Amino acid sequence: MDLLTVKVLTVLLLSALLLGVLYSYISQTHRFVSFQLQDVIADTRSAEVHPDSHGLHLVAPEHVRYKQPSIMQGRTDVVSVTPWLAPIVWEGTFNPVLLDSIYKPQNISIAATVFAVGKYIMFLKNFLETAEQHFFVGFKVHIYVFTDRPKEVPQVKMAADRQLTVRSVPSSNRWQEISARRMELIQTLIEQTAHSDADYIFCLDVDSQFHGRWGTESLGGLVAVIHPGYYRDDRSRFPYERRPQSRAYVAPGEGDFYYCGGAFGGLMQEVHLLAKTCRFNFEADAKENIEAAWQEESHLNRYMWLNKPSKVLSPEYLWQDFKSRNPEIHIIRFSGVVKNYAEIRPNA
Ligand code: UD2
Repeated sequence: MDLLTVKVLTVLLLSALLLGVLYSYISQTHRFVSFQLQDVIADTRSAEVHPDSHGLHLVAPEHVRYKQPSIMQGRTDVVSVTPWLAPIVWEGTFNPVLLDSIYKPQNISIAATVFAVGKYIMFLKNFLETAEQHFFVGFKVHIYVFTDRPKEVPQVKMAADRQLTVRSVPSSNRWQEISARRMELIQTLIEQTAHSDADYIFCLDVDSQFHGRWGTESLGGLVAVIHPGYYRDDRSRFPYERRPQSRAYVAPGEGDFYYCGGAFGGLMQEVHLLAKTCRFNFEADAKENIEAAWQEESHLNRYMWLNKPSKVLSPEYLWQDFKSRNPEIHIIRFSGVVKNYAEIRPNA
């Protein structure tokens, strides 16, 4: 090999080496850029396809069309927020289409408890039939009926995603005990089954019927319903338990609203805590021979005074059939039927 050939070969080898280094650098850079780009695309896609708010905010699907919300116009005849900034749900304060479209993809399920002990079984058919028409229609619903007369539970046709379970409970010759023991049975139900069976639970009086939508607008952590009998009154007239010896005691000048014992609910763990606390306090009172003025309703009111509900339902959500409708009540969704206490209760 002469000197010229050696020089040419050296130049060629050096050039090849340089090209190799250059190629490797460019391809590394390109890979890095495209990796970042793919990541962004993947991120965006997963954010769109699998929205997960971890429960901290509501996720709406794209392209749901609904009336433009306004902060200038709305209900002015009623208050729709509490002083602790929980919504108070009235007709005209929410959009059912929007709310259903938010909750539907979450595949939520709702449990409901209803007690039909003794002659109160007579109210169950109407309760179940009207629930089928108005209570969380289109969602998964599991109704738990507690009764001492399981054979008399009526057959009511239910939609495919709805089911009914009957649980036997002992009867009692005191209506006060039947009403108050509900807290214990709700606590046990949640511990045994319902906590894994549903996301939310509502506990409702059986001597009632649905007339209008009760749906996703009612969902919340801890949900209370304003009693239809006292919502226009001064708090001094609320029938809270007024004896300081009772664990349901609410002092004069205290208390926000008067809530119903006939309807309350929320997330499973919240209702569990409420039921457990009210049961404990009711039983501790009983050991000291004291029964609160309105049994578990009094304990519930004390509980809600300290543990502020995260959503409050207006009296649309539990009216009373014997009362004429007040102008601010644009719709009655659920109401207590007229009943003859002397005829249906085991004791006066
Ligand atoms: C109020 C409350 C109720 C409860 C009670 C105080 C409303 C509308 N109602 O209603 O929830 O707090 O005061 O104890 O807020 N039950 C039976 N068999 C009986 C008696 C009662 O199954 O023999 C069940 C049944 O589910 C009934 C519920 O207990 O709906 C409440 O009893 P109530 O309706 O007689 O109580 P009431 O009208 O005083």
